[in-house]
Amino acid sequence: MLDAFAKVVSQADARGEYLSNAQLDALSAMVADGNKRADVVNRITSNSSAIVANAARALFAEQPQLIAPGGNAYTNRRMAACLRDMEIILRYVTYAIFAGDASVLDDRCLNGLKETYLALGTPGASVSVGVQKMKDAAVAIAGDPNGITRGDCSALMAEVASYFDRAASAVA
Ligand code: PEB
Repeated sequence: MLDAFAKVVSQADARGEYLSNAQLDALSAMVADGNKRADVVNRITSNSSAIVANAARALFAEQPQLIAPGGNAYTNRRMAACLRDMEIILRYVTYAIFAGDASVLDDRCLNGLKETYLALGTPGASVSVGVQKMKDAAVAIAGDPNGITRGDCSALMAEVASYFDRAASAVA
């Protein structure tokens, strides 16, 4: 598991080079915007239950076969597993946002997940839709300019979206 700092150190070491000015500038910018990053993680974390529940509800409204008898989220056990999976994915996305690097999400959550769903007979494409719905809600909540010092958060929001996209495409 790497964060943005460990990632550039590891890349530089692989080439036997000092950190470049571009790398130092990028890391300095990340530090300068650190409070925004912490705020984003805090907002998503404190709204996680609503993000998961609303995304699942919207997914089941679009794909009612999932909750019909025989569906992949039918019976309380499967429904619980489904909500849990979405919660796990959201949790790892928040770690990636905090670290500024996707490796924790890749290594501990997404690696092999598609194969797991194939083996279980769980539709990965539906999980992917659920993740996209969590993305929309999380970006709306994290990017809400009300009640906070206003600033440019476009780069950070794009980064946040990219971790959700990464999870969605890993299981599709
Ligand atoms: C991944 N999900 C399930 C299982 C595992 C995961 C390993 C099998 C074991 C179990 O049932 O608990 N676990 C999960 C994960 C990590 C992990 C992400 C990462 C570290 O360790 N069903 C649907 C929806 C979707 C869904 C499309 C969006 O209809 C999910 C939610 N996952 C789902 C279901 C099961 C499951 C298991 C229903 C149970 C499958 C079954 O037993 O039939």
